Amino acid sequence: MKINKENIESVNKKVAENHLNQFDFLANSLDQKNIDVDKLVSELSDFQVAIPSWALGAGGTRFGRFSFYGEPSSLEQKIEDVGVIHSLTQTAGAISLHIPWDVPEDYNAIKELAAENDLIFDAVNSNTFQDQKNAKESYKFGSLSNVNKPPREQAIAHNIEVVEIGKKLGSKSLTVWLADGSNFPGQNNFQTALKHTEDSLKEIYKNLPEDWKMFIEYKPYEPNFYSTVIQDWGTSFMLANACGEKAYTLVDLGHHLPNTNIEQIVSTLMLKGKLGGFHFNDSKYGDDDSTVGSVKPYSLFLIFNELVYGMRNNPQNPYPAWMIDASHNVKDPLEDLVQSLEAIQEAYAKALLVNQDELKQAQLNNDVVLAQELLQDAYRTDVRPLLAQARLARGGALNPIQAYRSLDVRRSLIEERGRHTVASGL
Ligand SMILES: [Mn+2]
Repeated sequence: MKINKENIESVNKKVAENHLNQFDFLANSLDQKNIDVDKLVSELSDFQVAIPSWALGAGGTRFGRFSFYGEPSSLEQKIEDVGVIHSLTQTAGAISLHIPWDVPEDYNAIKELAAENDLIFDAVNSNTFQDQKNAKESYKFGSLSNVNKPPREQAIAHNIEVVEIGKKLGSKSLTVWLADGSNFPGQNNFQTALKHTEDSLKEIYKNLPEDWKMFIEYKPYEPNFYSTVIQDWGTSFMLANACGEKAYTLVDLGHHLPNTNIEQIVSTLMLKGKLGGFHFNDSKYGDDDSTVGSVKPYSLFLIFNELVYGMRNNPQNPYPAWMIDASHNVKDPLEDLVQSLEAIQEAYAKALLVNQDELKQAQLNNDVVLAQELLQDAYRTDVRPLLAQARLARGGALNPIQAYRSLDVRRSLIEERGRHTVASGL
């Protein structure tokens, strides 16, 4: 399944006039505020978000999983699915592989297929949260933090192997997320678990190529319900510092306790030059992995405001690696990802509209009201015509969901793959 330019152009024709009117109206009003609209559109066009290879099928919970028809059952099909999303949105120009679920058999063929779909390989993700077939050691009681050396060594070796696979694909970063922790008080010695984790991460770090980065993800709870070894940004930051300058913290929006001030975490990490990776999703209660921007869009905007500030003012922080990390339990995963990409771009565009100079002045004058007005004025602007214009400039769809539906993409995928396919790895 591949969407060509002609398909997209024919769908765009139907909404082109409406788009033009809306874009002209917005461009004029932004112009009056001395905002460079062309620059905004090109900044939006350049913003690319990776899609993880495990996001193309239906997700599930421990209570059950309801599969979606026409799911990809091979790495090739997953790449094609990301290609579909990218051709419509022009925002998803990268795929992030999960090892061992997506180990390529023919590296050259996979690289070629990705290039055909205009995709690059983003961070590679290791997996020590489940036991693999024929594995000698079990991770039931932890991987990098395990009290016993053999499972720790196996987990270290796995991460090094993931880097080797990534090297062959042109990836430049490794993401480590640990499920390690304990379910009951007394089960683990906190200090021993943390020490083992630090030593294991340092071993992996030693094997990281010169031009690579290591991202250390944190999460407060789940799958363990009493303690998690890398539970918060502070622990991740400490471990990244212990490893060295190529190690960074990765912020996943869903990996915080309710009401955590994530924008402040982002700001602190960027000031210290340690925000390496970023996973987008949204949640109501915990790590629900809902569509980005579906529950707390204003929080997302405030987070983006700090990201934009950091990207402009913190040269010590590298350009972050963006990825969507959500679970699509009841929606068509491709439509859900398109909605997430739209929400990300929307929050980014609104953050770009914030007049940072005026905000700084308001802060210097302790003008709290004006500071809030400046943020909310940007947030209340309907930026969707800017997003559509950015997509159009790169040959994407003016309205990606509408295009996906009128091109009957899911039906084609079902015809091609059959109804009862299951995405590998899930
Ligand atoms: Mn994540």
